[in-house]
Amino acid sequence: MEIRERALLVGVNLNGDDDFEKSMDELENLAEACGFEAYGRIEQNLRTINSVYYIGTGKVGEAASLVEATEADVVIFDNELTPTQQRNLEKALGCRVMDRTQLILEIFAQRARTKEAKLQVEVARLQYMLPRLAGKGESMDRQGGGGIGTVVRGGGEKKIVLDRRRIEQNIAVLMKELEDIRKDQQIQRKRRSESGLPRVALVGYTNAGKSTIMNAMVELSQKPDSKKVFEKDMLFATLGTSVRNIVLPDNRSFLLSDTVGFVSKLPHALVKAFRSTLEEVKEADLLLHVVDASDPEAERQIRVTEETLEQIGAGGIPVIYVFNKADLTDMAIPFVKDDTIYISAKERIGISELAELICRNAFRTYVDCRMLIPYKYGDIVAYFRENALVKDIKYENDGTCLLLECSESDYRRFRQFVTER
Ligand SMILES: Nc1nc2c(ncn2[C@@H]2O[C@H](COP(=O)(O)OP(=O)(O)OP(=O)(O)O)[C@@H](O)[C@H]2O)c(=O)[nH]1
Ligand SMILES: [Mg+2]
Repeated sequence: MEIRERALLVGVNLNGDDDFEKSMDELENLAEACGFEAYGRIEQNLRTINSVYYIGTGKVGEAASLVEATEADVVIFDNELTPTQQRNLEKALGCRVMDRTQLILEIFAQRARTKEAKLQVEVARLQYMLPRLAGKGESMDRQGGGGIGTVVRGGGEKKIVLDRRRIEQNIAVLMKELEDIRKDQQIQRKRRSESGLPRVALVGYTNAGKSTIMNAMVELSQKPDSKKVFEKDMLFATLGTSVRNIVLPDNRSFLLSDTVGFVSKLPHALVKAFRSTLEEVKEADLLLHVVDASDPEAERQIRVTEETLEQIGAGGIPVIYVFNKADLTDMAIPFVKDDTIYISAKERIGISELAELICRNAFRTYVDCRMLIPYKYGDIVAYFRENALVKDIKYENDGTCLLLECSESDYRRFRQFVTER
């Protein structure tokens, strides 16, 4: 049997925050996702935090006895700790102490598979460390009792400057590597945008079912070579971006991308480091905001996702709300109303309805027209059969007459053949 490290969770409820318990539940999920066994919690209501230990001194004593009695390996705080607090706590509790940000960084580090994801996580970790390095130095000096202006402090500072320079150099090297990977991706993205196909991106809270929807769409697609993506019941199963060309039975097609999920209090350094992964989202014509309809926290998760979308500059893109996992609710599915749909990706219920809704929203720039294509351009007719919705086809004296719905760009490209719009 696998032996997991045991984690005690600590949370401080500042000023009676309504979301406090939920945040603690989520911390537990994150701890489990990181491989810890979360077996207990300590909570405290406070008006102001204790600058030395974050929690009150009495609570520190309580936590220390609990750590000892239960043999905890690590204590995880829901709130962000300063380096000083973290170190003071480690001393007082006699075990490793981490905060929510470090926990999320750790999960990302464990999950990163591709070169890009690994580089991004490493950059995020280093960037997270940088400002904390200075804090560490300061507090160490204070703890050492050296006082301002002593030789000890001078020596400490020199070391910090060196450490800091080394980390900055490291970041620069990693960024350069990332830059090269990104250049390739930019070329791919440019090619995709030139394809003129609508670009649709799956976004949403982690574990909402984005990858499962992607796979259901791939199944529906007429492109047999499309590979499936990884889906699993764990937080942050997806860390990179995958794009698939989905071709619907009526030949209309769009590009669908699956990407990393969001979580509340997603560390800023991570959002920054994953910016290029999220580029695909920023450039989308339409977002599918996937929500776990069975989660009592759905509303809060929607809020967090919307805030994160704002943060990455994807706030203005049209959205379809996809309430997934509706099989776990008592909703009759599929259910569609305006730009909202209830489905079950796992049970494959509502997938074609979702595709229909996507078409209605993503193909707004599509043009209904009639074209007369001379027989010598048979390849253009073949092209439209593949790449447009051909509603009617007649063979007349001077060519093939097509009644079709095609993309704006194809419309312009073949404008010379248009007889009616
Ligand atoms: N009951 C039920 N479970 C679902 C449904 N859709 C997905 N799941 C399950 O939810 C879990 C997470 O699914 P994923 O598709 O990996 O979720 P995701 O949004 O891609 O998650 P991240 O990549 O971690 O952000 C898996 O165990 C799925 O089988 C659904 O419609 N109903
Ligand atoms: Mg996923």
